[in-house]
Amino acid sequence: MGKKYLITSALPYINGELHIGHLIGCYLPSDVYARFCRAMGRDVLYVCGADEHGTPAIVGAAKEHIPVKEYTDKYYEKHLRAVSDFKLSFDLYGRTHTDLQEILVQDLFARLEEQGLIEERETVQPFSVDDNMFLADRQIEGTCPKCGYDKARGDQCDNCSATYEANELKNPHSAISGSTNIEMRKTKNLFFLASKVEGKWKEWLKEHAPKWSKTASAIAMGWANEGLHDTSITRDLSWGIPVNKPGYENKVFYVWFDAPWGYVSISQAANKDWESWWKNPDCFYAQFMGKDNVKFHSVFFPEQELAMNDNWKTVDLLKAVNFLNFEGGKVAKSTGNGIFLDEALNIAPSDCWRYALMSSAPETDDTDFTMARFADVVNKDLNGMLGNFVSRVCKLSAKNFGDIVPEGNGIDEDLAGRINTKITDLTNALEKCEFRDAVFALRSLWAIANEYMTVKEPWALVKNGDTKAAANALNECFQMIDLFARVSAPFIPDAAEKMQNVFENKHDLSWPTKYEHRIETNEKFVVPENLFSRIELAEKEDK
Ligand code: B3M
Ligand code: ZN
Repeated sequence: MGKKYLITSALPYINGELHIGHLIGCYLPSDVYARFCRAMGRDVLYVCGADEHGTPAIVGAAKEHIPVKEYTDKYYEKHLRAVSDFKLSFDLYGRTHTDLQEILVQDLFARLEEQGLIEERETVQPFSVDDNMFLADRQIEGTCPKCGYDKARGDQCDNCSATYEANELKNPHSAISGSTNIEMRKTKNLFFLASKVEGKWKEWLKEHAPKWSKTASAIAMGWANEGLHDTSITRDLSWGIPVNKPGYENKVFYVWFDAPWGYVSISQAANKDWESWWKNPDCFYAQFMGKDNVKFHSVFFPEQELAMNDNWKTVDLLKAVNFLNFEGGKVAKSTGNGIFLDEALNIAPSDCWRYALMSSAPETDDTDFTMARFADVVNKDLNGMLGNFVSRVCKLSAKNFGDIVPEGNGIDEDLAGRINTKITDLTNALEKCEFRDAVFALRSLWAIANEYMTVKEPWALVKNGDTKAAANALNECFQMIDLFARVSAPFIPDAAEKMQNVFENKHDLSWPTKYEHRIETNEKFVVPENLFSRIELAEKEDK
């Protein structure tokens, strides 16, 4: 087995409906990268799962009038459905409300306490008189103390990404009842003394952040100037990981204290050798997420990992993407704007979403996704370039030479040279997780094949009686179909499988270092069903 690669993508909160923003924000980039790494022969452990804790689940369950556990079970099923529908190749799609997670997080807490990094402090927390409870994080809403956004949550602002303590929020009201009858009451919470590991963390960040994606390292370096603040890691809630300390029976750990460790507990559930990734300095660790999660992965999680002093593997490549808007607005079930994953497959098969979303991945800026662009990409690239090429080659060959690959006379060196340049571009882009560049290189390969067909005109050669030249050209085209199965697989696994199944001998989909002829003359093939179909959008009524 090759070098160890640990790949994680942010654990989406269990609440609410999954939409295409989740696909591009956390699931797809990591899946493309994991598939690429496996094809390279690397020893990959790739995990994700549902983040079940925190107030989102509590608020969601209250809205549906069901117990939190029933609520999380219901939504976890929806997550699993999306994972299988969109061919996400996690070793395990786990969840965080598990015994493994509880044991792990309580052990880690004990470890921090042992090192003198935990302190009890009395704080003043918002208490909702009408709900008769303390309000934590998303149970409270108000105006952001930093930017003035009026729908800010208790722990983080969706507008400016600032994080703060709930008592700093202005004009607070309860997200559960809407009540503004909020009092500030005293309570005790445990703090992680992050300030004590500031030096270690800064050293670490200076070495690591420059190697991350631009968006991620810019955000992370911004925090380096701020220094590390001691953070409260417990909450007055009944749902979460119980705090293993006398006097804290009615409290749980703060969701961001346990969530990143979900990567570890899900790894434990996925693979008994989990330590050979998580405690291995030679392992390469890549993390994927939306930009709003960068702070927690560049500050909060590594500062804890470093504080433990137990050789926890920290992130080597942090890939963050910006936000994906839809038709000019924010994706939200409440306004009906967006494509939700339970209905996306009624519009087009999963490969189409995978490719179109990756081709407009919001790597440099927030990006607007439109149905018009979606249809255009599917029709031009997938159907027009790749699908038509495969279908034309197979049909023309079957008609003139039967169901065996016609005879060729060796590799076309000029063609191979051009293809190899693009394979190199594609490989380099995938190594760096520059996905738009990768899609561009992939599409260029398909373009080269189409151009080859246009120039060689095998149908004309047949017509003019130049059977040998026609056979040779078609043979070359079959070799390219084999290549396309390999290099397209990380993006469009279903189409790749169909291309692989064109040939009677199932050739492996290992990652190619260069263009080669693997298909034997006279090897049997079948004409596949169309790889893609065109997407016709209904005309807009207001035209
Ligand atoms: N659940 C935030 C989110 O879904 C959070 C990510 C956890 S990653 C460890 O945006
Ligand atoms: Zn703000």
